[in-house]
Amino acid sequence: MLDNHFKKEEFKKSVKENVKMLYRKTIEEATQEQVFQAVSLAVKDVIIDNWLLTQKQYEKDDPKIVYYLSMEFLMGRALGNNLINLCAYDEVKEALDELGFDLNVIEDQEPDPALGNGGLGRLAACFLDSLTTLGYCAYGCGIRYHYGLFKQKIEDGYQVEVPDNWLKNGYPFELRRPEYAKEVKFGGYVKVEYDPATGRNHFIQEGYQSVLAVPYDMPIVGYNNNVVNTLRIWDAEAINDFRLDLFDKGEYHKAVEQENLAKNIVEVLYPNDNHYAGKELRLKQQYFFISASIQEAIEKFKKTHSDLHDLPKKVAFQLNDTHPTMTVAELMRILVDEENLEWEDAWNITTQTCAYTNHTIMSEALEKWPIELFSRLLPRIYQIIEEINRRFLLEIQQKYPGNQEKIRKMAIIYDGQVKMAHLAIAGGHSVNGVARLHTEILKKQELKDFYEMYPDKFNNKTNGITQRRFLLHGNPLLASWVTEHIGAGWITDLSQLSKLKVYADDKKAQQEFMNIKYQNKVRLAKYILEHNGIEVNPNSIFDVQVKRLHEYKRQLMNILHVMYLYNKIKEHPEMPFYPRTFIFGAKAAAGYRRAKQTIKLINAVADVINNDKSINGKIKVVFIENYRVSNAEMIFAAADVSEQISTASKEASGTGNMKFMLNGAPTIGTMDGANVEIVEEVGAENAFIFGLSSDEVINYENNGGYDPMQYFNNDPDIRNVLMQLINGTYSNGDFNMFREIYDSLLNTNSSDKADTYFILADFKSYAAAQEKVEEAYRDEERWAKMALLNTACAGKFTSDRTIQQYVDEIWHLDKVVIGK
Ligand code: 7GP
Repeated sequence: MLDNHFKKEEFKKSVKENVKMLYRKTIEEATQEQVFQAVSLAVKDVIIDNWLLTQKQYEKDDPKIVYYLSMEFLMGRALGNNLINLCAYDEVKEALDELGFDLNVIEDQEPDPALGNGGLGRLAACFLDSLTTLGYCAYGCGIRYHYGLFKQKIEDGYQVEVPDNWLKNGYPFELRRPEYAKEVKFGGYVKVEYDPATGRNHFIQEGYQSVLAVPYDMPIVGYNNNVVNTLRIWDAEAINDFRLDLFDKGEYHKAVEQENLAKNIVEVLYPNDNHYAGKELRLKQQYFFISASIQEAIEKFKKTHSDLHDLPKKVAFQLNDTHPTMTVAELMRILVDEENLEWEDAWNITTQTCAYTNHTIMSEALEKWPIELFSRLLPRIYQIIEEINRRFLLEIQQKYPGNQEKIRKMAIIYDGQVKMAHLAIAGGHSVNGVARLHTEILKKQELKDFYEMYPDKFNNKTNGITQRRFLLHGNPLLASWVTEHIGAGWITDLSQLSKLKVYADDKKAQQEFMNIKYQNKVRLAKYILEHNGIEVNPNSIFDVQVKRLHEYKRQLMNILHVMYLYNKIKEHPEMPFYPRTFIFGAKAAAGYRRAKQTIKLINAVADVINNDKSINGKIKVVFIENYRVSNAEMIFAAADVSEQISTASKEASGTGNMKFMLNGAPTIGTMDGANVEIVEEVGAENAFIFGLSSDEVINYENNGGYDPMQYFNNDPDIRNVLMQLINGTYSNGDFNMFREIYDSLLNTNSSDKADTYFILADFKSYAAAQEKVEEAYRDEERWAKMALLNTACAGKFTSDRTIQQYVDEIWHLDKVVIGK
């Protein structure tokens, strides 16, 4: 085991051996990438022993298993994280030093597996880390996309998407497991056969195409506990080997079609965040990984259990949003069609096993599949959903006799569509939101009818993040400082951070804390110079907004405010102004026009301001290309100010907000998502809160009455900034470049709603909050105290806490200790 007695010489030997075996080279001849592969294999070797031990322990203890079903796992790089969790990071660094390599550079060789878009996918990755560190038996189940989220290039200020071929050189941490392959069937029709012996109908799918789902396992290493869980991602292969008979029968065409289906199905991750596109291939992806995962779970259960009625005692399926909702119908299909259980029995088992997490109230993210598409692709699954719907409607009618309105609003199938959220709620025993405010909005607004019918199903699980990646790995200087002051207990018990509170007024501690921040800013400044060619001043305020680009997240408000500040400085060159570096990082969905225009605007503003010598570098604007997990770790560590400025009610939780807080950056933000709880923990005096409340926003949305034109007419500062969108200031005289953005705020020539996200309503209170930021930053002691207190009060936001709540209130898992 590497953790207790790391054997440096043995490790060095194994790295050299691997280089020789893999590349027929000596270590001196190997490239950095080759050394990365060799080091990873040496690390994997250690992990595999613990992986085997963990499996043995599970076989012995037979603990309840949670399957975390998710279309997305935004894992980020594994090497550094695995070393951290094996407690071998420093030793391996030393070993590599002696071999003449720099671990940081070696880590940088790893592709950043981006099998996810944003918050939802990264949350899944944090959850696996916490589940394993806490010693619970868990599988992540997902898809092995051949191309993850695109790489972002910025050309002439515009986003260009480049394919992310993360498997190009082979990924050292995965393991192909062909012995667990599963067949997944699409299309065809359902034949009904009456069985006189049992008096039951049997439903047989015929004329279908199938794909072979082949799992690849990735180890999830727990922190310092020898537990290794599994992320199982499914690849698709043609099943032709199995079905040579088709060729014999001359069904050449069908065989080729199956080959194509396999090729297409796992090709690429859909790059949408908080948005549903309704594509047929996406529905195929959903059924593909769910069918394979559920088949596998049942098979595994049956190896050691004879009665499927015990399934809920041993298995929990957690649905990460509605994308895996097919689970409900697939489990019913297996229980009823293959295991011959009665419908009622199967339904009880299913609803006690499944649970659903909602991640957004954005209506454009709601999955609704046309029944034509659904029933053609999944004929038997569709029949099952029809039956679930029929029975569900009876239940509604019983509870609300004669109430057609309830049926219309709650039916699973209605208006020619299958509504996945309704199926997920009806088919499980738990529905949770991801922050307190979000859960309350679900109960009072979006899912009101369901809450009235099933109040006991609803519960909140405020999100969290793993401190192992986002402090211990991402910010080694601060991590060591924290350990020096309060011991290392925080690594597995983040609530211990509160012990730092006694240092809040300690001058020496404040200085050390801010000095670490400064060094991290220097590290980021170097990255920015290398990647953007922009020189930024590490003594300026690093004001950071990094997250997916979405209108509701209001990057637009941020950049409009930068334009406003620039105008002020130009008008009053003598006014006091503390230098600021505004840092953005964001990918826009490839088809999201407005989001892409906002990226162009940010870069256009950056161009003008960064090159204006007359302002003496008071403002710099930086757009960091290709924001992703690996550079995120460095960015959080270097931030002074955390921008969390979504329109209140729209950001379900946010998790970036927690990563900034943990790294000592106060929040400027709205009372939205988990910001509410962050302020509760750190105190309103240590954050900068502004803007409409969620109640006010919802009230406008329900009752109208919002008129952005008033702000345009009455506020010359706002008018000035908006006019600059259409007078060529930031577009070399091109009046049309940002016209759409201008129109979206005012809508002078269409009947669409204007300023959907209340940017003009919040603009001035945002600007006022930003002035308060500057004022606070000028007072060095005050700022140091605030920053330090943000770290000290971040304990609640560990995903360890979140996972323990899922375990206690939804999953009821058993803790496992290795080697017991
Ligand atoms: C996100 C939410 O927007 C974010 O507020 C939250 O922190 C995160 O999930 C984790 O819970 N939602 C998505 O990424 C998403 O695509 C629609 O949701 C399915």
